[in-house]
Amino acid sequence: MKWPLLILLAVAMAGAQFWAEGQAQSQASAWFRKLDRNRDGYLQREEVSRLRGIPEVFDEADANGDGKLDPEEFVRAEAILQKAKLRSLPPQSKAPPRTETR
Ligand SMILES: [Ca+2]
Ligand SMILES: [Ca+2]
Repeated sequence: MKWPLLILLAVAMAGAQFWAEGQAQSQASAWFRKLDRNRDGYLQREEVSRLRGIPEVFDEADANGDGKLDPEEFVRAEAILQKAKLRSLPPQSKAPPRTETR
């Protein structure tokens, strides 16, 4: 039987959020190092320019306003993005209506 895509998506998102709580730090830092091309320990705007969504939240995530993201700010950017994604999803419908006919 096929699960409605929306339910799968919702479950995946909920799971991802729990998972992200614990994993965000280590995963983000690995990604961070990869993105930090000049290895100065910060992500400049150019270094994230190819990432979808990050440039849009760059200023919001740049808490100290120095024009670059440190690892903590990068995690913040991810979180902002995640929230934006969740918000852009259509509101979750409750249990699917039972339309089975017997
Ligand atoms: Ca850098
Ligand atoms: Ca900063």
